[in-house]
Amino acid sequence: MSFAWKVGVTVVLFAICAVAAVILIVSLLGTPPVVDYSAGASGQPVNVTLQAVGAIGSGNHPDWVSYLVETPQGQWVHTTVFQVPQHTRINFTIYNYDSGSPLRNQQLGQVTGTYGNVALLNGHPFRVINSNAGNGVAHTFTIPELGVSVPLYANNGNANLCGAAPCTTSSPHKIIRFSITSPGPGDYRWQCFVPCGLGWLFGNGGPMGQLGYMGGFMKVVA
Ligand SMILES: [Cu+2]
Repeated sequence: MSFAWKVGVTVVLFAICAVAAVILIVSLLGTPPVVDYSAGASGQPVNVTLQAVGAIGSGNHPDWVSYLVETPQGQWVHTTVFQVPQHTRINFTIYNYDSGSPLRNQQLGQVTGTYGNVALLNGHPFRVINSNAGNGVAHTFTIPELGVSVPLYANNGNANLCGAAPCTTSSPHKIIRFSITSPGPGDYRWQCFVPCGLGWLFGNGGPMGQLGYMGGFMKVVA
């Protein structure tokens, strides 16, 4: 084998290794961790707790809006993927720390697909939020495949809002609660339908298009 061949083969092998390493790193970074609420499930209702923040405050995109998920042990994880048992009552609690705006589509102000088609805002039942009044809507929690959608009433944008996650209840917040019944096993995509990707085309890029920020999966297991 000539010297030129050796160099050529070495360069090609190195390039292949470099590409493989980049693919591995990107795939690892691009897969948010799973918070598991299904371990030890015994048919009893399962409590899922999320928070929505105006800025995640760390990582590659510190100024992006994001959801976080709280583990059953009470630790906040920057992810939007969680796992629940099948055919079980799932009680959601979402802490919203973000400000909002009027909705472009008022349909998204409605609560759908929950027990009684109702949700609680700081303990008070509601079926719809008029986003043209008050603080508007910050985000929605929507599982299109299940017809579930709940708007998150916003905080006053002039308040001293939490600037980095995980936020605590010492910052202004709204508490939204609702329940659904989990379906059979599968991965159910959920996302926010408020175009909250500030600075992106029509608000639909950035955090709206990346797992771990404004969309994720509810994994349902047997
Ligand atoms: Cu959003």
